[in-house]
Amino acid sequence: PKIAAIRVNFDLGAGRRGASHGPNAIFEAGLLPTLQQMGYSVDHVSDLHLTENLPPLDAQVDTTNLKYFPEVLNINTRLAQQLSDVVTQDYFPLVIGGDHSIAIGTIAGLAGHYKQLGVIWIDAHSDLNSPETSPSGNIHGMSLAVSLGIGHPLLTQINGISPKVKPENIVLIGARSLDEGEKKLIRSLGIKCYTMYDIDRKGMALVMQEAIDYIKIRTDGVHLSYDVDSIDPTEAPGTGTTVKGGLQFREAHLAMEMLHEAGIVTSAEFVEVNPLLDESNKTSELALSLISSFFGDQIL
Ligand code: DIR
Ligand code: MN
Ligand code: MN
Ligand code: MN
Repeated sequence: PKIAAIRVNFDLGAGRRGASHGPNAIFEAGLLPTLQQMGYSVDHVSDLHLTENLPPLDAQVDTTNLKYFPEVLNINTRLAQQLSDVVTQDYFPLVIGGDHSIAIGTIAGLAGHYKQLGVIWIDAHSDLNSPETSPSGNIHGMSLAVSLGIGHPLLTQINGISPKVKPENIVLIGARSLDEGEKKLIRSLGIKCYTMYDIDRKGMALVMQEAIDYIKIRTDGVHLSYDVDSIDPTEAPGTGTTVKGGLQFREAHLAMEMLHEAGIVTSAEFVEVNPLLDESNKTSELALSLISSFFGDQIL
């Protein structure tokens, strides 16, 4: 199996700086040797940085409550193209962020390759805001909405196809901080959502089994979008928007181990590691160990 590792050194979709250094930190923790020791070839490694001297936006474009809109549009347009190219070349795309706004480009690049793209979104948040509902204007809180075709037309139109994903092909896992507009959207679109309450009630094993069974029967490809703020801040302090009451270390690993066993995931991204906020690389190392579990590393 061959993996394309795409490093997206970008943080302007988040409310604070630093997630742009996530790829470096996760690579420094040993990503490439770890994957190679597990038998994967990683012969495509690429870096996306923001283009200097962005072409000016048309003065008519309304960017109300969309912070760093031209930058987010630029990085995601280029990411979408790269993603689509590596899928065409039969790589398994592994995107390392970067803040979660880059899911816009990842999912845009995948969309043309699947009729029924599934998305497993593991996050403390749902990233289902629009410029109208967002309390922050930070686009990392809008990326899943954009993929559903909700948001600024220049973002929803990246790669032409919109929506990229249907509400019934999405599963949210780990949610515990949802804005009012996001709750309304989850309910009105009937998006499958396993909150921390559900994980407490059912246990992670049952939640993951249900999520896998649900998404497996209706999709022809599944993208894993993993926001490390899904994990409890005691284990993952190095991220921009920590929320108490998150996934425990083993719950996070079990999710990855079960996804590996299920064999349904066709692309993955790990985002929101912020080394500037980390405690002696704990969060980068956790991200690396989760990636290892996801690719099949086992305890025994
Ligand atoms: C919040 C925070 N819902 C917002 N979102 C975050 O700004 O839209 N997403 N942190 O990962
Ligand atoms: Mn850099
Ligand atoms: Mn997120
Ligand atoms: Mn989040």
